[in-house]
Amino acid sequence: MFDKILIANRGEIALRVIRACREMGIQSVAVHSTADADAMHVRMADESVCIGPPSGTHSYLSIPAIISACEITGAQAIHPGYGFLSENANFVQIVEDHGLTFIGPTAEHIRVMGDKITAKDTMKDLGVPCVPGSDGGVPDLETAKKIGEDIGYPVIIKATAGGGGRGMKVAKTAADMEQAFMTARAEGKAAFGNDEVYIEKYLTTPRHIEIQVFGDGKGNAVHLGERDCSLQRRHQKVFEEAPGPCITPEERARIGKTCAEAVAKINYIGAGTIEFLYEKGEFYFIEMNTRLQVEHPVTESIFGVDLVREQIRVAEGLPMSFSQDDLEINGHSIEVRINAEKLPNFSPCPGRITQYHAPGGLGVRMDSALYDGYSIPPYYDSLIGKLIVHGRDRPEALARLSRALGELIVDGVDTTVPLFHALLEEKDIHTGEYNIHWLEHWLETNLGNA
Ligand code: MV4
Repeated sequence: MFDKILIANRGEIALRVIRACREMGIQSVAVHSTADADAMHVRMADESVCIGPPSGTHSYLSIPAIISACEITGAQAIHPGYGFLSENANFVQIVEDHGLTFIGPTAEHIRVMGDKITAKDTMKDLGVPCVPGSDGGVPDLETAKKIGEDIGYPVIIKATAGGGGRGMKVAKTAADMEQAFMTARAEGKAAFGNDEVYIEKYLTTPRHIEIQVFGDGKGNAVHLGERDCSLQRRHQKVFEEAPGPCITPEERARIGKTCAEAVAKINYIGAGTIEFLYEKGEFYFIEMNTRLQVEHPVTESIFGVDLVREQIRVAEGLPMSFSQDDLEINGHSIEVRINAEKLPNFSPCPGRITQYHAPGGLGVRMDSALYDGYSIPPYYDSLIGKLIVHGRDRPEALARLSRALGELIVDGVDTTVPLFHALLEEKDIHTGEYNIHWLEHWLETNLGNA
């Protein structure tokens, strides 16, 4: 059993992990940059270590500093949160080489899923439905054009090392192929040092549906249903919900079983998310994330489980505390991401919080590291909080979201809160009729967003 865990992260996710540690009777160690000396995660942890200057590259991404912090404090395991080192296979290897435990999947699982071509190959072999396209990498333009003709336009060219929408180009017709292929390659090379690309049929109006999976590393795995994360702006999610408003219990059981069996077969350990595009009743695998995700609380809310606790358990070699049969959906949950950003263009808005008041009451969870007088530093992500609501059904969750947003006070900086008040006035949000393009279209129409 671990006595002490180091959290290699900051902000609300660091608090999230510290809370799980405290409930499990495990000591927590915060690490922080000089810019975060007064941050809430430092205050809330049992101990803290300064690991470098403000820049993330030299602090939260500094592998030697983090390993040293473990050695100084005697922490036996590292929880990476999301972002930063959470999907860095090299880091996992180094952690293990130092006799420490990485709370997450193996370096090999991270490596396989980090390369989109090997991820897709692996999932396809495991029986997970994929978007039709090239089988593996596409070596040259000539091959790309042939594949375009075979699968039919429009197609999308994706960098195998891509992510977050970078290194991705759509070719509407054969005439677009040369430009799209060359650009995707060049972006892959420039952003990730890898120019390998693959091609898929371009789905025009899908929803983003992701399945939460969880494995014990010993061939047992479960699924915890889906989240609909279709409301995104520039590949940043802003509103997430579970269950998906358009997914039937039969569809959930079927795709969930496929995903759980797939990760069980590869002895996956810990939390994972299998991302799909969903169109006309069909699921198409696109990527797998080998980390705990920002939006995990909506899944926790409807299943009543603590995913971080489970991550720690399986990392210790213990079994998960539930089986598939124990998992039953209760009601509906929605998360909105509160960012320190100025509308209409979502420009980052760091600064001092002059007043903060978190909403409360039945079915309301506020995950945030804010406090009165806190200064949001300009060096990191603009996420300052997640408001998660739970209701007996979707209409109740939406009403509760509106009520809770009304109670929330964040003064001193601009936030995305007004966006959510406005979205809650929209009929499509209430009917659940939206796809991956809905929000960008809405922002253009209503805010004149670029
Ligand atoms: C696609 C697609 C349409 N067809 N693949 C965007 C980021 C990466 N995770 C995958 N992405 C997409 N892949 C095929 N074959 C459309 C997108 C996409 C998207 C996906 C999910 C959520 C928002 C999106 C916004 C634009 C494009």
